[in-house]
Formats: sequence, C-alpha cells, structure tokens
Amino acid sequence: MKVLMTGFEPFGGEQINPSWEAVRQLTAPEGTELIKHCLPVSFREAPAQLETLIRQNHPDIVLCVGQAGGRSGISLERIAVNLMDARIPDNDGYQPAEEAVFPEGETAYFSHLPLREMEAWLKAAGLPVQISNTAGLYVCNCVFYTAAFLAAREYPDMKAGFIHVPYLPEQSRGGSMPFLDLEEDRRALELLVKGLSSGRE
Ligand code: PCA
Repeated sequence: MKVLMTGFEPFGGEQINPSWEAVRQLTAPEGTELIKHCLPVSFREAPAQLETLIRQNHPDIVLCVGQAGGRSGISLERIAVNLMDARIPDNDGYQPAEEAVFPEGETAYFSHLPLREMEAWLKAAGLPVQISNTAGLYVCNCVFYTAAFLAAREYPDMKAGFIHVPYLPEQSRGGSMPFLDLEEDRRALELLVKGLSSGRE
C-alpha cells in the first residue's frame, strides 16, 4: 500500500501552513509506504508537481491536505470542481477568473474516499470533523480536481481525496477565528491514513 500525502506552503500573508506542518510529522502505519510532499500555492506549479509525483510513484491513495481559515474542524471534502476562480493571487501572482482546471475534464468529481467512515473514525477519537461540500475554487480545489482527473483518465485503481484543516492557534487573530492545535491535525491525519490503509496490501 502506497499513500501519497501533500501539504501546502504558506500563502495569503501567513507565516505557516498547518497542512504541511501536520503532514511532515506523520508516521506511516506498518505496511504502508508514505510519500510526503509540500506543494507550492500556485495554480500552475502545484498540479504539475502532483502529476509528476503520481506518475513517478503510482500511489494507491492520494490524500492532499490544505488550510481552510475560518473552518472549525477537519473538513473531509466531497467534491472537486473544474473551475479556478481566485479571490487573491496565488504565490506566483496569478489570479484566474472562471477558468477550467482541465477544459476537457468533467464538471466535477466526487472524492473517492469513504467520507462517512472517515468522519466516524475522527468523531470516535473526539476530534472535530465535518464533511464539506466545497473545497473552494482556489489552489486546493485545483489540486484535488487534478488528482481526481488523473484517476478517472489514467489511474482507475488510484483513490483521490482532499482534507482541509483549520488555522493553528497562532493564526487565529487573537482567538477571533476558529483554530485547531497542530497535534490534533496530526492525530486526525494519522488516524485517517491508518484507517484507509488497513485491509489492503
Ligand atoms: N489552502 C488554499 C490553498 C493552499 C492551502 O493550504 C485553498 O484552500 O485553496
């Protein structure tokens, strides 16, 4: 069993991105090869790097993680849409307006992961979790869509999913925004990787 996990670098004036901080700390469950990578917050570069990683590693599962400021729990994303529409420029200064991720792709893809089960695993561990019906239209959705598109077109056995994590305490504007400790992010991701890896070679 091979799992590719990605996080993101900081963006939007932040000094840190909890997604990569949590992913980089993960330990692989026994019998699982865990490949970790930090993606740039770039509409052009992030999908290109993800595609290269998929082609080089042929993972069974691609689990991408990003920061969603304003959310209060771990968000299990349900839908990747074929649209890029940015409220702020990416880290390369690019700000797409209503552009397709892949013009030849479907309108949307559902996550390939068992979201209800994943939600139950995290709830049982006392972690705040919700299933989310939108990953936004920024770089996270673009990366999620890219993984699902490649699975649909070329890697039918590969499962693709996306998880958003809240701000860290130090990003919460003095506690006025919801936040979650890094340790909780790490624990949640570790439980998810373990659950998704179990029962498969
Ligand atoms: N969050 C952004 C992009 C990178 C990240 O961590 C998003 O939700 O699109």
